[in-house]
Amino acid sequence: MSQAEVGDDRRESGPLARRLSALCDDTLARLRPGPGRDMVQQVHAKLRAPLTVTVAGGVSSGKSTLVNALLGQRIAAVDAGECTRVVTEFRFGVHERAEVVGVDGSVAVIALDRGRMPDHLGRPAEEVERVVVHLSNALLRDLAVVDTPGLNTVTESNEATSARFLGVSGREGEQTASAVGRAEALVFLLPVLRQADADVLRGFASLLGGSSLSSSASVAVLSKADRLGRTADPVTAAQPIARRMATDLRGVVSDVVPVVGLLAETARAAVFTEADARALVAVAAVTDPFDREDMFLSPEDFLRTDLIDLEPAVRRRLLSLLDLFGLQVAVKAVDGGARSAGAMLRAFEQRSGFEALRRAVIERFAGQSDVFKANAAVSDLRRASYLRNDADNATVLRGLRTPLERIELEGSMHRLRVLQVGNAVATGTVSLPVGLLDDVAALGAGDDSAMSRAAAAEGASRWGAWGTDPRRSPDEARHARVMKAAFELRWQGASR
Ligand SMILES: Nc1nc2c(ncn2[C@@H]2O[C@H](COP(=O)(O)OP(=O)(O)OP(=O)(O)O)[C@@H](O)[C@H]2O)c(=O)[nH]1
Ligand SMILES: [Mg+2]
Repeated sequence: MSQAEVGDDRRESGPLARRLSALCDDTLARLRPGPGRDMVQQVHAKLRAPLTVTVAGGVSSGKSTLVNALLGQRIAAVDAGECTRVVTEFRFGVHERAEVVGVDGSVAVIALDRGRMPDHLGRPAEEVERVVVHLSNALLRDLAVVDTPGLNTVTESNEATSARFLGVSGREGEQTASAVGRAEALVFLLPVLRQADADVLRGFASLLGGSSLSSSASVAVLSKADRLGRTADPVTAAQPIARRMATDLRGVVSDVVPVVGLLAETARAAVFTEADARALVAVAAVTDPFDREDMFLSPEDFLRTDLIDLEPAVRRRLLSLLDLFGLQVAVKAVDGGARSAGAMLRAFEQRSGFEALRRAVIERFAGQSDVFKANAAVSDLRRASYLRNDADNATVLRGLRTPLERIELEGSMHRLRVLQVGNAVATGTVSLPVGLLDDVAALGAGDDSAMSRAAAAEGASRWGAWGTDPRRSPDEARHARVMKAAFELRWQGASR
């Protein structure tokens, strides 16, 4: 496995990942060189690397801006440039650099330009498979973050067969779909105004099709919440929409979080200066409410108004850092006594909704890293066990199936199997009634330690009844047995 795929960081793995690592070690000792060996080696390396969180969504939905906010560093390329058209992985590395991995397998190392992505990759985007950026960034010790090219939200050429949302056609779409296939956790950006209709669900199903992701490892973000309309607190105003979408997307994502990504990026990425703060104090000197309303009517109005005495370049910079909503947050902060950059940044972070995103992505994903990693490894190893193009290793690879089954049956591993039920639901392979969807979400999230004995018993009988109904398919019955067993384990835990 090449350096580009692993990163330089080696960390202590959790108990489930260690168990699967041992299975990999054991298998590798018996495998001859070949595609099967490469696959198992890749699984082995992935188990020891930090959890990979992939950020995906429509074109220009704010993915790169959100990646920068998460990293607390303006590194991912925003807007134009060939970097927005390739998959970019951010991994921990003391020696900061970008590795351009070609579709031909070659790796070219390029230096970062003062901590920023270079504008050019040294070759056309079509020839680049992905870029791996190594940064000495604390977050990356726990999570690797992957930025992807935007998916076409509507494929116009296909109007006859109804517009397709989250289209994964075209080169960029395929690259994103394959990055999602490799993901161990997913952050998906959705436009704030769209209701999660059948098209969105179908789009998710096709995107998640090749992955082992379950809803527990997926979060939807309503990005650009400030575009919702003129409201003083768009993140709060978007909460009812987020809740409605969370209901529509039950079984597909574990949470729907509204954020103003741009404001979160500016709050966290060390780009905002004291000079910017002084300029905003000058903007806030316009105190008449009607004047303020005129000034913030549109970006053009802010650029043109003679109510303030600021250079056009300064106004453009403020707009690019904050947009109209952020400008208004700043002005209110100044009204409330803020003068320094630090005081304004606190207001930006608070209004951006970043805290909820931090909890949903950084805290929860990092906390569940072991089980998500183990889940991805089990599914990759199972795929390896069915590999057809490696005759030399066929017997050893097939021999993975029994230990994998045994591992999944162990009590400590049962959450893996619940996650697989979650994957079947997320990819649309199985559809469940609402009450049962809630069970999959609750057990998959692992936040059920307080479950009472009675609740566990009810859960087990709910799934028992559903699973033994003669209308169930063999697959449905199998998922039901997994869920019933999971509740029975809870019951035993609670009675002890
Ligand atoms: N008003 C507002 N603008 C935003 C927000 N987030 C991003 N933008 C702007 O939207 C534009 C696109 O943002 P990107 O982060 O490049 O979006 P992307 O999804 O990475 O785009 P592609 O990679 O090209 O598909 C940029 O001009 C951002 O400044 C937001 O929360 N509010
Ligand atoms: Mg981008």
